[in-house]
Amino acid sequence: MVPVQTEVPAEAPELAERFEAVVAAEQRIEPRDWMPEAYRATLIRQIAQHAHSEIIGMQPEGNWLTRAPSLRRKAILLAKAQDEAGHGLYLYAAAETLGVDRGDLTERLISGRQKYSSIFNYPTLNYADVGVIGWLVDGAAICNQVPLCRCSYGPYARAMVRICKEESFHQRQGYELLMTLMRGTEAQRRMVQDAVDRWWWPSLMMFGPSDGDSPNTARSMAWRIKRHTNDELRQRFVDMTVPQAEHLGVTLPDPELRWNEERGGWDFGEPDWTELQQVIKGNGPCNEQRVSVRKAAHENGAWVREAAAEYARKQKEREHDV
Ligand code: FAQ
Repeated sequence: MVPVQTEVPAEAPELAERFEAVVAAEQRIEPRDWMPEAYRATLIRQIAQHAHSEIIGMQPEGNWLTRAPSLRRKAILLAKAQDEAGHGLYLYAAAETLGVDRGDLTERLISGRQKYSSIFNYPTLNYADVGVIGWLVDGAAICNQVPLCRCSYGPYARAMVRICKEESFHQRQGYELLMTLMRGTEAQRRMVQDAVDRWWWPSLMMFGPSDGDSPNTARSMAWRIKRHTNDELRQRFVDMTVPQAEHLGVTLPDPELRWNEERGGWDFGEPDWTELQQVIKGNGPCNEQRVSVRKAAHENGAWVREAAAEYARKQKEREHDV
């Protein structure tokens, strides 16, 4: 484990200067480099929250694995859920390079001390939700995460490259599923519209509070952890998604949505920030269920962790004997 730096070393001025210079030159800070404690803490917070989101994010769709409408859809959904598990693991590994332990991070998640994305606290009511999660939720994730490939912290930036490639497949599969449903019956088209109506606003909330209410953005931008503000990315997502909605033939549930010629972007309504705060606080429709499922999975997996630790101990003992 990398020891957490608790005090500024005597040679700090040079090290701090080097840190600033590396960040300013768009190079990467690596695990053994000196970094300000607050930079380390910010990264641990964001990467852990991101990892937890990937792992908890398997639940809403996992719910549909046994009820997929065809073998093809089931294979696609299985591959997607497995990708999310992989993303969680790369991200926990990236967090560990900062001196934390993944077991501790999991404890902090299941005891409610660390957050995960608000979006995964909404229920998936039918198979159109699987398509809409791919289209909107993975679409929002891509918008937010592509800039993170240029994050100043090397292990996080590198993890994001592969994650973004896989998220693009997820987005495409969702859109293709929805296109298929839209070519189907009237009832199937209604299912898609209903799912879009329920997921649109929560997807916009994934980008976080508006810039004026985002305590972390300014510092994260200065350190080049975040490359755009929450509102900039939300706008980018709306601009990207409106033409896709038109092509699909669905209506986005926002009466204020209109093209702004002057700005060259779409104006849109205000998300319900009270709802976002409630969901983040643990009062969303599925928070309790999500955390209790994660807790049960962690407890049921204790024997695997014990067996792996015992196996590693024996291997070490054998190496010692040779
Ligand atoms: N939900 O000052 P800011 C995915 C918290 S992965 C919950 O703006 P920041 C893949 C925030 O933590 C989705 N909490 O914070 C997938 C902070 O609390 P704290 C996850 C939220 O960090 C797809 C407080 O509010 N993606 O979808 C949310 O600068 C399909 C103040 O906010 C990432 O994690 C929220 N929506 O900006 C999987 C991407 N928004 O810790 C399965 C990386 C804010 O100070 C199926 N993360 N909070 O107590 C980020 O880019 C940033 O952390 C933001 C928040 C933009 C999420």
